[in-house]
Amino acid sequence: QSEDSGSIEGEESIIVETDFNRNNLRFKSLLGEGNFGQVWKAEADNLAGYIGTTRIVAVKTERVNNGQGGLKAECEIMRKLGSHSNVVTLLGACVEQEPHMLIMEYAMRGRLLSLLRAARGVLNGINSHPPSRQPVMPLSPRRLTGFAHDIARGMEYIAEKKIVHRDLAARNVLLDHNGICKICDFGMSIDLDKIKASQGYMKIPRVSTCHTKFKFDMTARVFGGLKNYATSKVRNNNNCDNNKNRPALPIRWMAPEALQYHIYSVETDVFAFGIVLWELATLGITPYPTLSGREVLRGVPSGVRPEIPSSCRQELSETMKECWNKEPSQRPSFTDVRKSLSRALVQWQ
Ligand code: ACK
Repeated sequence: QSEDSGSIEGEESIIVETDFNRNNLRFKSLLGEGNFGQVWKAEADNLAGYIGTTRIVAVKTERVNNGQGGLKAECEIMRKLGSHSNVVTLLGACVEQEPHMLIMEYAMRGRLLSLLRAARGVLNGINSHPPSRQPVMPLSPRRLTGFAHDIARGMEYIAEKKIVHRDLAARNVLLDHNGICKICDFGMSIDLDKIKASQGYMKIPRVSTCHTKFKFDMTARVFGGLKNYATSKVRNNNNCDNNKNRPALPIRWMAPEALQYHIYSVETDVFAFGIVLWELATLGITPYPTLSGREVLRGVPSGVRPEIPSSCRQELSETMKECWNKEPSQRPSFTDVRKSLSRALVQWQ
């Protein structure tokens, strides 16, 4: 394990201080930025009750007046999630005073999407994305299935905690120093327990990547009797790209009921997981590459799905199809998916 890894392996519970002393942070390099703000690699002293220690961390800073739900809501979701080896752990936060910051576990190898594209040699052009921080490495089918298993395991945990991620995609999965996948970016996530506690209504954070055309209605409603669903209205259904060439709403990862009726649930995350499997199988192609956002928006509710490459292994293609069932209740659970991927990995040995 490298000294620089920022690993939290072995820790069971994390004390998250929400008023962490920002003088204990030393910003080292900018990892990336978006509409939400920036992500920095930094050193943090005396974090999570460990007096006298310094740790490499990732710090997410909020752009003031970015018109979005804010890091405070994301902080609450991440605090609820606590620590799991397939989820990026929140180690501390500065959310009592502005500007807000989230101090997270540092995942040394960066985004899964960049790694996939680097393996394909696509670092420029229409599918371009900032290059991976790691040298290009060949990705065997077993390795890709291992990534899928890690993500399913993380999502199983997130679903158990009654959190709906709402922006699951390869761009929101990071890799640590051991090549383990960790789910990140909870800027769009909702806590189903809070929906119940507030008798059916809650604020939904705006899309973390929202640019201009998409605006979320800030209220969500639980459908009569169905406790594990939340709805949120999209006022403008264009596929709008922001200046980073990323869709403002993750239309290409969205389930038919989310596109049509703005219903979000663990099952809409399962649908998105099926799209992540497709991203793995295609080494990071943007889903529905020949369709415009508007065509995806209309097509998916009438049955259009990504074309599965013929080279795709059967266990992955079968799982994708199951995750893309039009009927949410017919989709597998994350536990089902994790178990079937785990069986596939065992057979490989
Ligand atoms: O591919 P990357 O280097 O990995 O570029 C993006 C960038 O910040 C903007 O999101 C990186 N990033 C985000 N969160 C973390 C984290 N917890 N650890 C390491 N890098 C991160 C991401």
